[in-house]
Amino acid sequence: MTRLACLCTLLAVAACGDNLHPADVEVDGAADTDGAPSTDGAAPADGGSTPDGGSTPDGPVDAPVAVVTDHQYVVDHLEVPHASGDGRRLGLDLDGDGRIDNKLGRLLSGLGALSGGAISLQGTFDNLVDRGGILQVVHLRVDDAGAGGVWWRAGRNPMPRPCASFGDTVCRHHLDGTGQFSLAQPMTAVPDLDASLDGAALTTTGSVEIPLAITLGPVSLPLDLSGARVQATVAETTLDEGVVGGGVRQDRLDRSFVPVLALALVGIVNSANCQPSGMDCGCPAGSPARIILTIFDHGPQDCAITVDEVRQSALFRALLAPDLDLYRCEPADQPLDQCAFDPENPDGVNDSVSFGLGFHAVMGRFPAPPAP
Ligand SMILES: [Ca+2]
Ligand SMILES: [Ca+2]
Repeated sequence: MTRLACLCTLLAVAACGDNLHPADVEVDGAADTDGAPSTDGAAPADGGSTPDGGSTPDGPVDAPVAVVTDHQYVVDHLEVPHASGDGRRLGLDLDGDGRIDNKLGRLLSGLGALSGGAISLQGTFDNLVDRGGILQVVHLRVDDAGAGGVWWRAGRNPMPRPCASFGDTVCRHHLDGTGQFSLAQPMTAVPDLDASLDGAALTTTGSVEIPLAITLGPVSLPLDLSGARVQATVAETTLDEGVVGGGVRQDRLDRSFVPVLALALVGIVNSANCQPSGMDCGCPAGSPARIILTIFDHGPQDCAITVDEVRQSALFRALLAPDLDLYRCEPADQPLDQCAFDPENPDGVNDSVSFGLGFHAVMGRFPAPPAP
């Protein structure tokens, strides 16, 4: 039933492309904070009176000095959408239309459910985070009014080392709350994202490119998130219930992610007890292999699928059609890697596929941005 429902969802999304599919309409979308019409003038929007009774007269005479605090974290867990509903739960509204954007997440959730968990990137992500293959650090700076910024960087040179020895199967030593790191790119004076802290709830506006690559065997997948945003709950020493979302540029997706996904589908068929011919290729009824063959085995129909067959299929192309417009290409046929990243002034042609995932972070130390 769940597999069938999942298949229906996949087919429905494909049939509708990325426009106006009911499943995309978020009923309970967590209030999205972007679309702020007024570019922030640093002054707190409405209730900006200082909470500690510091009556703010009109002159600059004894205007209260904002107390700024810095918090540093390292991501110790990334949650990849893999089950039904994860696409929504782990997504953000990236284009400000009030609907969650997580097309790749929805696809991964659908494939996870469809394959009974056989297709999941979670283990890969866990492995990489545990061993420092994915190393992301987050600097949060907020004043006592809750306004500030977020810097998100790739970390380097973790100390202590992630694994104590070759025989260490757990690793994660750099994620014990005392880890120290250097940065792949230095901190700038201006934060990557404007941040707003309401109680413990952190939201951001603006957008940044978050470098993220995962390695699957010999293949490295660039999953850099363009136009990324972040939300999380800020606790004493952790960032909880974090969600980071952005767009994966189409050319990056096509080059690396698509073949790997296709390979995973082929692997499911190859490892199933199907036959080279006959009714339903002899696959057990309702098995992932049978469902996958039904969808993809068409050219030629021979009870087997190839990576190219999957890649070329209309369904796969529709499922991964870009839904975000983040780059401006001039002229229009300019290769994407030469186009300008300009989400505020794009060219009207979608170029990236939305992707959101969950994260959790613990304390870490690394070079801070310049003092304000
Ligand atoms: Ca949206
Ligand atoms: Ca574009």
